[in-house]
Amino acid sequence: LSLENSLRYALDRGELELHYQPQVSLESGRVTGVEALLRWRHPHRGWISPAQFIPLAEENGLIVPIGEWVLNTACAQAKTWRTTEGLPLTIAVNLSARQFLQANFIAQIDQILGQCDLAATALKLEITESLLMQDLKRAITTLHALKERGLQLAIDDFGTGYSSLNYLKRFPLDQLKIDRAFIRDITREPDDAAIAQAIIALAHSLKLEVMAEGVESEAQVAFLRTKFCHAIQGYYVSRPLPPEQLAHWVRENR
Ligand code: G
Ligand code: G
Ligand code: MN
Ligand code: NA
Repeated sequence: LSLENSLRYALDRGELELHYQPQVSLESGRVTGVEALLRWRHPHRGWISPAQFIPLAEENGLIVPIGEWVLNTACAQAKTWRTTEGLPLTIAVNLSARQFLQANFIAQIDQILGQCDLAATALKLEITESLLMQDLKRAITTLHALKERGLQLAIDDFGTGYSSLNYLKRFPLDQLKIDRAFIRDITREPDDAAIAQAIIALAHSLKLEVMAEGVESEAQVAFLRTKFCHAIQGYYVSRPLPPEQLAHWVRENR
């Protein structure tokens, strides 16, 4: 079976899972939320990274049912954590272009939030610059509809995509996530440090929250603190964890 064909059955067979990576406020030191990250446990090939199968799913349209499953699963999990388990976490979900640009995307969000009985403010959507630039008019309309409902909106992988700073101010955003490519050598490469610093300054002046991704060391945290970066995510805090382990981790680290 080709990867494409097995992906068609992966959803039905329950081979897809979400793992969750903590996001921590640098100011309070507290876990404020988690990012849901898709994992495919293939029966023969083992773990397959979303970097391998998301582009495939984008191409053949499977991203639509997969994306809907991700939103449903993440929102249901967040509801359980917030009510039954008393963990007030925000849930961040990655969106692909095809999903976001669907005609019924807003209706889907309303339906999922309603069905899960989850407050819209508890859901954060991570969208890339390139996605937004694909259909600017539609993106602006959709983002405003989401913002009206109270959802949080983040730009993922900021600095790597094709974007226009001119449009940044027209999007009703809450957060910029600095791509981990800039964070990796932040303490060694003056250029990367300059870029990260510039993104943080841009976020401050646009009154957006700024989160660094891929943070792996104390030295990187120290640098980000001096620039007043608001929040971090990365192996330094924790790897992405399955849901039971995540809840345990949050209880131990809050
Ligand atoms: O978790 P990992 O580093 O392997 O993720 C690789 C890429 O897959 C990242 O760019 C991430 O944003 C993307 N990704 C992870 N989960 C999802 C998902 O549920 N939907 C979409 N569209 N992309 C995802
Ligand atoms: O594109 P996006 O930001 O959604 O990608 C998130 C991906 O980055 C996840 O697949 C996750 O596994 C990976 N990731 C998370 N933290 C780190 C880290 O500290 N270092 C590295 N190299 N990858 C990370
Ligand atoms: Mn992301
Ligand atoms: Na990223």
